[in-house]
Amino acid sequence: MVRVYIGLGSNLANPQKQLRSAIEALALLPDTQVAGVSSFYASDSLSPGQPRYTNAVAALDTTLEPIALLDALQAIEADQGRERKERWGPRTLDLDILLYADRVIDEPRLKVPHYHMHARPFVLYPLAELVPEGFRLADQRPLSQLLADCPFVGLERL
Ligand code: ROI
Repeated sequence: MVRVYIGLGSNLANPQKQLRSAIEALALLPDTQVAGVSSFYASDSLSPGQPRYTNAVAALDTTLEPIALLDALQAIEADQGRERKERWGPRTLDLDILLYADRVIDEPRLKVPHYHMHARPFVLYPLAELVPEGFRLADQRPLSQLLADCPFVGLERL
């Protein structure tokens, strides 16, 4: 079993409900347990002109390999009506593998630690609720340092 952190986001079709359904779907994955779920946070979209997002982070314990897990997450996104039209467009559900144990993965379909997580308060603050004291990312950056460099601005804890 390895510990994996998943970022969840939604800005369409009742985002809180989308996140709750996604967490139920994660709990049903084979060889996987949901070890924790953060609070939900609302924030404005980083791309202007979209509805506000609701974000959270879930901790999973799983034996699924990274690409198998990615396939499973994309199946959950598709189930919940995700349509991939524009790259940064609004979405019913976005599931990202943020961290996979302490592995650094650089494959065409999957980069871990997730490329954009280091400066995004809507990822870092929910993640911080779930990790132990002194936690470092797979690339050795201390989460405490990332948080210090990423103020809790524009985030609303729901
Ligand atoms: N903005 C917020 N607040 N939360 C997200 O999950 C999110 N996801 C995205 C873009 C459009 C970059 N903006 C976001 O993909």
